[in-house]
Amino acid sequence: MSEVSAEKLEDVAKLQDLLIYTLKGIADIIKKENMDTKELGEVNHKVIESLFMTITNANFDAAALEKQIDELISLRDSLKSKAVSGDFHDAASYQAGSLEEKLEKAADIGVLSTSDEDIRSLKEMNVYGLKGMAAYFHHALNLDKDSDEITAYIYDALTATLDDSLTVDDWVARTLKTGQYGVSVMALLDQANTEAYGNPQISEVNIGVRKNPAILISGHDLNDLEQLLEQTIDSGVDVYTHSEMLPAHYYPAFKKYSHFVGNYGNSWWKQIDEFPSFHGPILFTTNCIVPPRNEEVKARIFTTGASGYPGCTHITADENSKKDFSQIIELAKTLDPPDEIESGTIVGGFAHNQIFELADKVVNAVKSGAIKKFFVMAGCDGRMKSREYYTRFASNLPDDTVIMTAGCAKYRYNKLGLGDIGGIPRVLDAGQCNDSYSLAVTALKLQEIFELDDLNKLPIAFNIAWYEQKAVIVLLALLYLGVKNIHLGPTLPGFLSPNVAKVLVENFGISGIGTVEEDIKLFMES
Ligand code: SF3
Repeated sequence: MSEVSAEKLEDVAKLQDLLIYTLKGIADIIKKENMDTKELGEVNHKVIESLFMTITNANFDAAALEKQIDELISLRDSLKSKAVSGDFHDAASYQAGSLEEKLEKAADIGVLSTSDEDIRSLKEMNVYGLKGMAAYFHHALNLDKDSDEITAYIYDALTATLDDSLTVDDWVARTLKTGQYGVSVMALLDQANTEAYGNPQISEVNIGVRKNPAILISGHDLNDLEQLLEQTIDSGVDVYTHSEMLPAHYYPAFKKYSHFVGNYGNSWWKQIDEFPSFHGPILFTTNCIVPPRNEEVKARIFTTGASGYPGCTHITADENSKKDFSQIIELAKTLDPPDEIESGTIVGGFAHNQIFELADKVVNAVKSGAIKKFFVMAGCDGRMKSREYYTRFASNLPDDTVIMTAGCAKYRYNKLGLGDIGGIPRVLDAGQCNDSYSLAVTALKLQEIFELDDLNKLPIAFNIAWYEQKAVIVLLALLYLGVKNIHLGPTLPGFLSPNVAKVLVENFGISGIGTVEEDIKLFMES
């Protein structure tokens, strides 16, 4: 396997920590100097991009992270040169030129990290949430949707992590506030995507292949996809989606491209088996990257945006945010078409607008008892065997239940052929993980239609799978919206200290998962 060595991976993790530390320093200067963040365009953009670069499986390139730290230190120092106060945190002052100095500094900040286990746990949960928030914000910014409020909150939350006077209660309150901005950022991205590409519609997506050479695009960034589709018109090269890019097929604007053929393969971790048989180039717009199986596959991988992999070509945007994908297209022309690994179609496109159009049908099905319960099964997929739980859970649900999904977790049950209830498919895919927002909007709409005073009185159960930081912001957003009794699996996040886990259980009814049979019984009875 063309793996990054364990030692290199450790360096990457340390550089990511140092990058976050540097961002905290920038936030410290901005806060103490009361700077107007609206005036800090470039700094804001780099801060958001940096948070995104530290998301799990997004960027394995130590050199790219080093360069980012250097740029951030220089932006930080230029901000500081305008400061009147001199009393800043070490994060706003440290210097580390060489790689060795950076790794040494990263080790230092690790040792100095918060000693109180519960505060550490809550801080970590909030920083994870900020990373997820930044990922979604970055996609919205790429479509020219900005928000001063979200930017200001990110700085505010970063400075909070440097404040040792905050108590556990302060951090619990802060966690809900992070969830509140999680809702804002997902709403902003929803607005950006739907204004640019229309509202997702019920769509059949081809999972087979054609005989042309092709490019596979993965990740979450729809603007990158649009640019690739435009540049491949009449090139003789087809474009397929992988993993989280599948929902792009639901948007009206992308249906006009006759060379946008379908979705190839499954969720992110299956890439290790699926990329060899695709044969063509692969473009990563975000996470999740798995170290490629061999040099042949690696030579076909390209990255852009916050993603990166050592030795793979990274495509950057010019000053007008345009990306030149010509080298990927030229490479595709020299390679074989993909081997077929599946055939047929799958159905998706059940974001809020489409569901609202079906509202009468859905409400009648609930009133008549044809639908007994909805199961929100959004989130992430992962390679662990324990995630087979979700396939078995979906297969064993009673026939009068409907799964509402978003994120790559769907691949555990979106090809099971679970049928429909009076024309309503039993698996309703809203889209990418950020489209969990759509699921929340749908739930709120149902609450309104059924005139309930509490969202939790709806016949909706939440059985969410988590993996990376975007699932954390989705979870915090749901908690902020008042959703209770969420089941989270396949295991509770490792960053939750026993006391923090207790707070989540007591205040929000959060729990883990048990066996499929027990859980279905529990959900159906509650
Ligand atoms: Fe999947 Fe990485 Fe989280 Fe966007 S692609 S949901 S894991």
